[in-house]
Parts: sequence; structure tokens; C-alpha cells
Amino acid sequence: MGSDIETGKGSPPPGGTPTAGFAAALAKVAARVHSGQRFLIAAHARVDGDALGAMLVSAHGLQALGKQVYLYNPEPVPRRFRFVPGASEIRRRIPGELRFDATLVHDCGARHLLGEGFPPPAVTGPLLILDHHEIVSDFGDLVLRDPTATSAGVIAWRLLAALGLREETMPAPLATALLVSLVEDSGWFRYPGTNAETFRLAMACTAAGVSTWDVAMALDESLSEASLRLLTQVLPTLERHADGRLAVLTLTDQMLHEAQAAPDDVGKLVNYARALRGVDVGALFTIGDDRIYASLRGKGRVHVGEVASGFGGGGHRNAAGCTVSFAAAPLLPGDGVSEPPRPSRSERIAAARARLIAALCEAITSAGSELQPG
Ligand SMILES: [Mn+2]
Repeated sequence: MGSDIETGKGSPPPGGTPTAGFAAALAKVAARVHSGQRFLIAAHARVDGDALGAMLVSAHGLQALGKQVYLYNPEPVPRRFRFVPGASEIRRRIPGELRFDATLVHDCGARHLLGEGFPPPAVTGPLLILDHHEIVSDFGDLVLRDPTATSAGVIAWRLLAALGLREETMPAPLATALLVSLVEDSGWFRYPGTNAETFRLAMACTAAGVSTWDVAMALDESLSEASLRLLTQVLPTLERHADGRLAVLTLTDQMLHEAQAAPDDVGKLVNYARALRGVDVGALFTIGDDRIYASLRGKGRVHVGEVASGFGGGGHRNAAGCTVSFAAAPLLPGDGVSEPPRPSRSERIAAARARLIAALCEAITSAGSELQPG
């Protein structure tokens, strides 16, 4: 104990003290929203608690300001988030006749994360990006991004505050959505991204009447039995690499089938890998039809967002994700007489896994084994 504090590692970033660049972007985005009337509210596909919470912060806030909103996400809302007021209003399609003055895109650092069916500019109007990712490939017409913000919900709130909403009179449905975004992206106020602004906004949420226990019950105390059966399938897949500093768990369709589980039941399996003593990076490899989805979690020493970006993904220092295709494998060299042998599916999966593991081991090794300041 104590070494983290002595080296300054893990001390919260300033947060809540936006840079001059952020303040300028905030003024521009606020002016754009002020002058518009109809807004599309969007976020990255496969919504997590922050993406969904941030969308609903904006939706409730803009409605309080007299604007019209339409909420869109290409996939169904995971069961554990359906209690958040307004979640049932999220639609998977946009009626053809709708046109928007602008679209607020939440918690998204890259265009492709919006999904393939994201509507064209003629429908969306300008894209206003409200984000807090550090590793991004920029897109959108105006970008409001602060990597020191705990969650995208915080950015959404800062915009509403610039438009005149006040913490003291936060509507309860908005406060529920904001608290969900805060607790999901801060790990209930544990991760290094937790700062004074996180607690100040959480206090405003509780003052608005939101119960942390009700939120915790809905998010974390309502597991399905299938999710526990799935745990018994996934935990035995544990592998350690890099002298134990990398822990990998693997999830396959077969395991979901055996556990009679749905994707909703996967939950936060990757955290079991990270939580092990001696681990710097925990990973969950979900094997899809033609790609591996890698969910990466760090403890501060290794920048998993940089590893993910090497595979076209992105995220934060301690939480990131990427996909590695194993569909388009090149033909192996043949003997020139018979058909060249094609690698089997399991060989292609093994090759994709090996690339991921090699990149993670390299990042772990180059990060060194001593805690570095900052
Ligand atoms: Mn987020």
C-alpha cells in the first residue's frame, strides 16, 4: 500500500477544469444546439452504461430546453440499462421522412463505431461529437472532447449547463441517466478517471432524488442465472502470458449455448482477468463468426488504448477494445501441383489470437515492471 500515492500514479486528473480549447468548442456547440430545434441523439453501437446514460442526459436536457429529440441506436438496449428513464424510447430505425438540425453523437471516438446503418448527413445534419476518449480517429463537424472527463455523460451535462440548466434543479430522469454514466465509467468511483467533478455531479444526482442503491440494484444486483452459468464456462479458459502479467479469458458461441445465455448475460467478465494479483492487463477474447472482439482492461501501467488502436480500435488508457478479423486469411504457399492448403477456421482463430497476445505482451514488456510516475 502507499506506493501508488507516493509516485503520483493514479492521482485523479484535474477534470472539471476544462482547457481553453474545450471552452471554445463548448461555446460553438452550444450555439449550434441553441439555434436548432430537432435533434437526433446517438452513441456508439453496442451501447454501454455511459453511451446510454449520456444519450439520455442529452435527451432529457434538450427536452427541458424545449427541443425535440429522436433517440437512435442500432442494437437493442441491454437489459440492465432498461430501467433508465427514456431507454425504451431508443429506436433501431429512423423513419425515412425525418430530418434533423444536428445529431449529438455520444461516447464515440471513431466513425465506424456508429455501426454500418448510421444515417447519412442528409438525415443527421451536422454531427456534434460529445466524447471523452483519448485514443480517437476524429470525425464529425464539431467536436467537444475532454479525456479528463469521467464519462461522456459529464460532457453532455457541461453542454446543458452552458445552455442554462442548473445542477440544483436537475430533473430526476436526467439525474438517473447521469449517475449511470458516472458509476459505469468510473467503476463506482474507483477508476483513476474519478475526480472532484465526478463527485460533485453525483451529489447533484442524489440531491435530485436518485438512490444509489436503486441504481446499483438495477445495474449490478439483478444478474441472470445464465450469467453465472456462463462464468463457469469462461473462467476455466484463463491463460497467463508475459510472466503472468497478461490474463486472457475466452468466450465462444458454444459457451453461450451451453449456458443458455444471451449476449446480455456476458456482463463484465473481463474484470475477472484484470482483478488477478500480478496482472497488468486483463483481456476477454470473444470469438465471433469471422473476427475476435478483444476487450482490454489495464491497471494503469500499460496503455491498452494504444494497443487497441494498433488493431483499428480505441478507448482509454485502462479500458479499450478492438476487433481482429480472421476471415480473409491469405492462402498458404502450395507445392504448385495440388490446391494450396487453406488454413482451417481454428488455425485462423489461433493466428488472430497470437497477433493480439503478441501485441499485448510487447506493450507489457516495453512498459517495464516498475511503476513509473505520471
Ligand atoms: Mn465512456
